[in-house]
Amino acid sequence: MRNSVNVRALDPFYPIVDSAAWVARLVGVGARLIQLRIKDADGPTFARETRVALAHCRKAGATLVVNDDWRAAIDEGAEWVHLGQADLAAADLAAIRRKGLRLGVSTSDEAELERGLAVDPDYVAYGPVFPTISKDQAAAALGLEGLTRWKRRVGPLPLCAIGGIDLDRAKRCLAAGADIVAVISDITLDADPEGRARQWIAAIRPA
Ligand code: TZP
Ligand code: MG
Repeated sequence: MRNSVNVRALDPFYPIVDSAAWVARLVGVGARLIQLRIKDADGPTFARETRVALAHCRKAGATLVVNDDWRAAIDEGAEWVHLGQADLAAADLAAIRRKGLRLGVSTSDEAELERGLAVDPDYVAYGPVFPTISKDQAAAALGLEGLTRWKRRVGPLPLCAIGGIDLDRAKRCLAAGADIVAVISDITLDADPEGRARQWIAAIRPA
């Protein structure tokens, strides 16, 4: 039996970015949990970005979650990987576990939730909660109510809300049952991303 992740060990502010440079900027203002989500890089670029992002996170004491490419995550010595449903079906979960990696999974409906729970994840993501501009072929917005249902189902397992979430919506997601809130555009498209990240941290990180 693996040790489970304490909900309080994961920072509620969970920015998702697509380069090591972004990781450096956000750990620089205090992000402690950050996902590297690179969609169209070749293998060497993905590996290099992952390596540099990991170095930034280690220096800052932050946790990096590598999206999609669990092989690169293992090869570069990451501690966390995030997989969508298609990646999950194709992944060598035994290899991921053998290396001691923590695993987050995406879910957008109840069948996906059950498939996700079956792999004994370390957190479950639910979304898109609201319409999103940041994901190709995203499922329709699911709404806040599902977060409460998901939380009832996952119990102490950390629940991550994702999709179309700004700071005001983040607070509503946390009130509805989410433990952590993932965000792309509300941070990266802000005129002052560092300032916006500081606002998120001040508003949702427990004292
Ligand atoms: N998965 C579900 S919604 C989404 C992902 C990766 C995109 C989230 O980005 P944004 O800009 O915070 O809506
Ligand atoms: Mg994926």
